[in-house]
Order: sequence, then structure tokens, then C-alpha cells
Amino acid sequence: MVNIRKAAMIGCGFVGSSSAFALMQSGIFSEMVMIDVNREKAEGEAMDIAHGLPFARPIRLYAGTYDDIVDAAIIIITAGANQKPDETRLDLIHKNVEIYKTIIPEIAKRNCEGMLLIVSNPVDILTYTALKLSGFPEDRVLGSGTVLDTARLKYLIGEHLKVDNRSVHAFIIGEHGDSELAAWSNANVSGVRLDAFCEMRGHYFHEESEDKIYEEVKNSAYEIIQRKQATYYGIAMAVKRICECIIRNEQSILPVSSMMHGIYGMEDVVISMPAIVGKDGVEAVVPIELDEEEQEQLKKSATLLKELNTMIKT
Ligand code: 6V0
Repeated sequence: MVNIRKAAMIGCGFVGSSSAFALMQSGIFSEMVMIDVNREKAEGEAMDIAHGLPFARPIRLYAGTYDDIVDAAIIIITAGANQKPDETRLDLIHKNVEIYKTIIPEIAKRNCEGMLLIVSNPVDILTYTALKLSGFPEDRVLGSGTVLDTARLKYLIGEHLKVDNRSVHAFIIGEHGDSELAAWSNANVSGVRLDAFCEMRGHYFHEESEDKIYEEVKNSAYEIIQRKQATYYGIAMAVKRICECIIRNEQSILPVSSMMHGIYGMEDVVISMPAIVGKDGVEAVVPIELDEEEQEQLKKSATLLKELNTMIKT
């Protein structure tokens, strides 16, 4: 039986511990088990976060083992190496696939019925790997995908136009990585076409601004890693948002990565597209309109991921 109020965090490094901290503050869960190969690290993080509980809502937070995850509603995996300066997300494939080969069987053999939320990079490849290794149904395995990239995009558009970024509707789709794309053709601010809204705010060089913002989104991780060796607060908030959608059955639209079946010709590849996310995970992928150039970019991104998937021996 799944305990809808329970989460498991596998990997308690920067991303795992920040996500646990964000989840603790959110009050979504009443129990969270933290697991890391470095048991002391999991213990230390659980203790540190738990000491903030008198200022938050009750949650039972502890370092545990795989036997503790069986009834977790969401199993979040952040374990694995992170990018070093000058490394791309794809450089992490081999290291992290090997790590997943030790983690996923531990989950699969316990017949866990919860959802798998993959966060480690390269997230699309690892979500595909987790799906294959676990044998879980496709709707129960999703990746954080381009939820963070989309948040970065909305933030930057909001700054550019001096408007609340929550009123911006725009998506980064495709690989969570260098081949991702901004779906500019359907971007809008509260229903007003982006170009029209830009002009309303005194901006007329649309293509230049779009290119600049897209490059900034795409290079965000590199820029942050150059300065502080890792990125974790933004992704922690993204993890919290995805969990919230699942646990509260919000049916919100988030660009998580999930298995594709035919949309824009993509088949048997895990990639990010806007999707309705609720209690059953990915309910449906939303076929947002894309212009020809965007369709072409998406196809390239999917082809790249598909080629990489074939290299992985699960
Ligand atoms: P980190 O701080 O090195 O933490 C990784 C943790 O994983 C460490 O505590 C390790 O001990 C632990 N670990 C390693 N192997 C295992 C194992 N077999 N079982 C359990 N735990 C294990 O890295 P950080 O937390 O910064 O990054 C973690 C992953 O998240 C990396 O792959 C990043 O690239 C990725 N990110 C993903 C983002 C996204 O948008 N999806 C964003 C930022 C980082």
C-alpha cells in the first residue's frame, strides 16, 4: 500500500538535501526517508533539516535503507555525479547509468508502487534507463526534464518585460541539455502574444532578445557551476513543484520528461514536452503548436537522445 504522504530521497548531495529542505518546508509530506551510499551524509542532512521542524509543519524525517521506501508515494532519485566546470550533462552518462544500475534494482525488487521521479543528469537518459531497469509502467516514471529550464525562461522573460514571471506562459522543451529549445511561437503573457506584449513594454528587437534569453537559459547551469560548482536551489523548487502536482492531483501542465508515443513523430524516447501531471503521474502529453523550425529542432533533440539510449546496455 502506498502512503500518499511519504517520499523517499535517494541521493543526499546538494540537490537531494536542498530538495528535501524544500519539501520539508512545503508541508506536502508527513514522512521522508533519506538514503545515500554515504550513510553519514544522509544522517547529517536529515538531522540538519529536522532541526528546522519547530518552525515548519510536522514531518518524520530520517536516514534509512531501501526497506523503508516500499510504501513511498514518490521516490526521488538525485544520486550520481554532477557536472564539473567544462563538462556537459551528457558527459555524465556512463558514471550515472552505472550508479542507476545499483539503485533501480533495489527499488524494483521491493515491488514499490509509488512514482519514480528522476532528477540526476542526464535526466532524459536516466529516466529512460530507470524505466527500462525498473519495469514500472510508463506513467509511473518521470523526469524533472525541462521544468527548471522553463522556470529560468519565465524568470528571464519576466525580468525583461518587468512583469510577474507567473503570468508568463512559455516552455523550454526537448532534452534537458544543450539541444533543448524555447517554444517561442506559442509563448504569451496572460494570453497576449509575446511579440505584442514586448512592444507594449517598449521592446522591438524580438529575435535578438529571444536569442539572448534562450542562450542565457541554456547556459545557466554552466554559469552557476563556474561560480559555485553546483546548482541546487532552482532544481529543489522544481522538485517540490512536481511533487505537489502529483500528491495534490493538481493536473497542472509541467514540461516533465516522459516516454513519447508519436507526438511530433517521437517514439520510444524520453524527452520533455508539456504534460498534465497529477496523481497518476503523466496523464497526457500536451501537443503544443510549434512552427516548422521548432519542430525541426525538437526532432534533432529527440534523435540525439534516441541515439544515446541505444548506447546504453540495460
Ligand atoms: P552531489 O552533491 O555530488 O550529490 C550526489 C550524491 O549522490 C552524493 O551524496 C553521493 O554520495 C550520492 N550517491 C552516489 N552514488 C549513490 C548510490 N549508488 N546510491 C545512493 N546515493 C549515491 O551532486 P548534486 O547533488 O549536485 O547533483 C546530483 C545530480 O543532480 C547530478 O547528476 C546533477 O547533474 C543533477 N542535477 C539535475 C538537475 C536537473 O534539472 N535535473 C539540476 C541540477 C543538478
